[in-house]
Amino acid sequence: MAAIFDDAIRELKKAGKILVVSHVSPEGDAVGSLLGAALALRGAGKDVTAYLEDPVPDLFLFLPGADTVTRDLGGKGPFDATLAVDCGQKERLGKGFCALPEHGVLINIDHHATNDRFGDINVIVPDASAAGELVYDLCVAAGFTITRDMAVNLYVAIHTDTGSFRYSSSTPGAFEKAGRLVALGADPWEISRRVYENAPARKYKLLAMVLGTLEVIEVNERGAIAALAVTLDMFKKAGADKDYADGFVNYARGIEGVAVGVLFREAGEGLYKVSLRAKGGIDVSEISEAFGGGGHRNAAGFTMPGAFAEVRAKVLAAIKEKMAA
Ligand SMILES: [Mn+2]
Repeated sequence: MAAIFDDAIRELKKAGKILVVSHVSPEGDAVGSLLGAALALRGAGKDVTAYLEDPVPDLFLFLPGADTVTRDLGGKGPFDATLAVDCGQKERLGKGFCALPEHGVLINIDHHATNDRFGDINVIVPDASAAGELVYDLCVAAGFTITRDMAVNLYVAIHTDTGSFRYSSSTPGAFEKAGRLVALGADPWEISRRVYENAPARKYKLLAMVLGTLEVIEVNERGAIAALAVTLDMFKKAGADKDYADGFVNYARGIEGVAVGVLFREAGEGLYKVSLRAKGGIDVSEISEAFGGGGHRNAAGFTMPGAFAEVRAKVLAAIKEKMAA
């Protein structure tokens, strides 16, 4: 196991100034693996900048080190090395990063099977439940001390990306590492309370509106498609931030007999973010890739321009085609 990180570790140890980055619209794995890696490298005496294009969602502001994340790279470089975690495509690291002239050796550590190997060094392990698992492995291989603060971040990364250890990605390795992170000080109930028992009422107001859009479309013997939609107007009416709809697509998938759940989120004038969720029968990452996105077998997403009716028709047709195959 350790050998796959050899090149990455050699470059990180050699580097003085390191940039750690993850994807736009960050979720638990992006933030947790970013901060876990940043804290590890700071602990190893490196000058570390942790960067995200988009803000850390409120839900994850309690993570140790979240207050050190910057959204502005102006004047921060040049860097000797950049470590990208949980990101399948370079563009998903954001415009700010892509405009950076000197990011140094680009190290790409990820678990998306759709990763296009954009780094100078690529460690892509699709079997890993979360990028946080890989950051853990890297820290062990490099001999970095895993502090309680790092353990909290990496536990959150694994916990959220496995759907609280419900998804098929909940491998023995994921449980083992989570167990070791708990032994290192990550407190499961404290973390669950902050992540899952702490929702603003506005989120439920938004959810009520979104559930009102539910459509269940019977396709064939493989099951049905359940579709939900959230508009900018709904966000406004609920007074909700755009990340409040994260996870709503799971309500669509959670319905009996549904093979694919889909959420259309209006992201701007004539622009939709489409999230797909499956139960194992249909590989939604293939649908997502065909539309220029990425993801995993059971969870994928992409952005599509167009009017709602047009976007909806195209996406439903693609899902039906995949279900007919
Ligand atoms: Mn991930």
